[in-house]
Amino acid sequence: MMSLTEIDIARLAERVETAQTYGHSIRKLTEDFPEMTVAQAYTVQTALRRSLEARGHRVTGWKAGLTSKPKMAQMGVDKPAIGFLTDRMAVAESGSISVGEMVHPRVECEIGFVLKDALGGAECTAADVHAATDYVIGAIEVIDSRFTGFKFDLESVICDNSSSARYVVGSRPQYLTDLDLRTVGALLEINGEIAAMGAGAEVLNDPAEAIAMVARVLAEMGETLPAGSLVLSGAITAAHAVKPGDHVRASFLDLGSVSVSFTE
Ligand code: 0L1
Ligand code: MG
Repeated sequence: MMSLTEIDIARLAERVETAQTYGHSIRKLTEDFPEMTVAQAYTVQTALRRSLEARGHRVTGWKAGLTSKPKMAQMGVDKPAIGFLTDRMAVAESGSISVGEMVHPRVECEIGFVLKDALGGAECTAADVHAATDYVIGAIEVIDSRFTGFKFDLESVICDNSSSARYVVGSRPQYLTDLDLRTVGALLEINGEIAAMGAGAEVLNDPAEAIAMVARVLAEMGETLPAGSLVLSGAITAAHAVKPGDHVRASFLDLGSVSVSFTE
C-alpha cells in the first residue's frame, strides 16, 4: 500500500478546502492517489477539520452519509461514510441558501439525533445511541460533492467531508422513547411537487444504527461524539438537485416539517 506523506495529506486537505470555500469543482483525488485507502482518506478529512477549526469554524456535530440503499445505488458505492458538521454550515429553518456558493447542491431528508451524553467506542450499538440521545429532530441536509460531474469514489468522498455543505434542522424535537424511527415516514417536496419519499428503515434498517456507525468510525480515529452533538443519520431517500428559486420542504411523521429556499 502506497503511504500518503504528511505533505500529501496537507495538500489534499487544502485542495478540498479551497474547492469548498470557493464552490468550484476538482478532479477526484484518487486520480493522483489511486491506492488511497479509506483510513488514509479519513486522515485527509481530519486535516481539513483541523484547518477549518484553526480558521474559527466550530464543529457542531457529525453526519452519516451513504447510509441508504437508494443513496448507495445512486452513487455506486457499497459502504457508508462519515463527515463533520460546523456552525458555518447551519442554516435557520425557513432560511435561504445561495446556490452560487456551491458546485451542484442536492437535498436530502434526514433524521437528526441530539446527544445528551458523549457517545463512543469501537463496540457502540444502537442501544448505546438510544441511551445517549436527548431528542431526535427532522432535518434537511444539503450535500455538495466538489468532484467534477459527480465522478468520485468512497475515498475521494471521505476526503471531501462526505459532501457536507449545509444543514437545516426543524423545530419539533421528539424523545426517541416515543418513536419507532424505522417507521417514521419522510416526504421531500420541491416547489410543492413530491420529489421523493421513504421511511427511516431505509437508513441501515434503523437510523440509530447509522449513529452507532459514526461513533465506531470515530473510535478508530481515537475520537468520540461529545454531549450536545447533532448527528445526522443519513438520507432516507435519494438526493435531489436544487436550483435558484427552488423551495424545499421535508415533512416527517411525528417530527413536523423543515423548509429552506434556494437563491442565486
Ligand atoms: O450525505 C450523504 O449521503 C453523503 C453523500 C456523499 C456523496 C454525494 O455527494 O452524494
Ligand atoms: Mg446526507
